[in-house]
Amino acid sequence: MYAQMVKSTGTGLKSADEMSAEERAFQARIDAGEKIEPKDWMPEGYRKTLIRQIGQHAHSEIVGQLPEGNWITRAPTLERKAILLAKVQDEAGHGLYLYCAAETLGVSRDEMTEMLLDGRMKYSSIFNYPTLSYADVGTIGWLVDGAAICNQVPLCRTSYGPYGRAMIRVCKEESFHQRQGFELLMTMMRGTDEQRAMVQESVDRFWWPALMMFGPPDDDSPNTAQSMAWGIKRDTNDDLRQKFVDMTVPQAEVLGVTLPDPGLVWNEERGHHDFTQPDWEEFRAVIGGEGPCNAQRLAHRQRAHEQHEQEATA
Ligand code: FAQ
Repeated sequence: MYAQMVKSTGTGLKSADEMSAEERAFQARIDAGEKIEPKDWMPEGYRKTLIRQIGQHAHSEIVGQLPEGNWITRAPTLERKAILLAKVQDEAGHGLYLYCAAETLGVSRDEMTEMLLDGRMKYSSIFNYPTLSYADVGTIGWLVDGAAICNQVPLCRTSYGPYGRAMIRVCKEESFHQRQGFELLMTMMRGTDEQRAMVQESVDRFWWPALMMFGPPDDDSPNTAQSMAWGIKRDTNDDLRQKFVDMTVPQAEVLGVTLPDPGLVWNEERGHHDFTQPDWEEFRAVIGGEGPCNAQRLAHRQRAHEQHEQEATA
C-alpha cells in the first residue's frame, strides 16, 4: 500500500516521492497499523475526511431517532414501547460519542450542527424514508441496523483512535438493535395473514434504501481510495454491500419473507449472491435533498436546535 500512496491535500493521490517527510512518516505509521491520536501530527486532508465522515455519522444517529421515534406513542404493548424507547435512546448516545470523537479533531458540536442545518454536512440517506407501519420498526432493526453493523464493525479498526473506540460500544448496541428488529418481525410472521403482509410490504420498501446506505458503487465513490489508504475505511462500499446481501439472504429465509429482487441468486463461482443494484439516480436525489422526508427531518432538527438555544439563554 505504501508504494501507491495517498492524497494528503484533498486534491489527488500522492506518490511517496511527492510526500513531505511528515506525510511519509504519517503513512508509515498507518501502514504499520498504529493508531493516530488527537495530538499527533496528521495531514489536513486526513483531519477533514474524518470530520466529514464522523460528523455525518453522528448526524445520522441523531436524525435516525426520528423515523422510529414516530412509533413510540403507538407501540402495541408496554414491552414493545420499552424496547423501542431504549433503542431510540441508544441512538442519541451514539450520536453523542461520535460528536465527542469529532471534537478531538478541533471542530465543535455547534459547528457541526450549523453545517448540518445549512446543508454543508449530510446524514444517511436511509433516514429520509418514512415509517408507515409498525412493521417498519422491525424492518429498520433488521435491515438498517444490520447494514449499519456490516459497515461499522470494520470501523472498530479504523486508524483514528477516538473513532475506533467509539465504534466498539456502538456496535455492541447495534447488535442488540438488529436482534430486536428480527425478533419483532419473527413475532409478526407467526401472527395473522395481515401481519405477514405488513412485514412483506415493509421489507419491499426498505430493501433498496438499505443497499444504498453503503454509499455509491466503488467506481463512483470519490473518497474510498484515499480513505482506504489512510486506514479510515477498512473495506470498500461494494465489498460491504455484498457482505450485507450474503448475510441477509439466509435470515430472510428463516423469517419467511421474500427480498424484492428477482435478480438475487447464489453464484457458485463467486461464492456470493448476485443482486440488482439499487436505483442510483434515486440515491443522488435523496442525498441532494429531494427524498420523501428530507424537508421534514431537517425542519424537525431545526426546531429542536432553536428550542435548545432558547432554553440555554433563558
Ligand atoms: N447517505 O465517496 P463516498 C445508522 C455521500 S448510522 C448520505 O463513498 P465515503 C445507525 C458521502 O458522504 C448510518 N450520503 O463517501 C442507526 C460523500 O459525500 P461528500 C450512518 C452518503 O464517506 C440505525 C458522497 O456521498 N453510518 O444507520 C451516503 O467514503 C437505525 C460520496 O460517497 C455512517 O455514517 C449515504 N448512504 O463513504 C441509527 C457510517 N453514502 O461529503 C438509527 C460511517 C455516501 O463527499 C436507526 N460512514 N454518501 O459530499 C461511512 O462508512 C462512509 O462515510 C460511507 C460513505 C460508507 C457512508
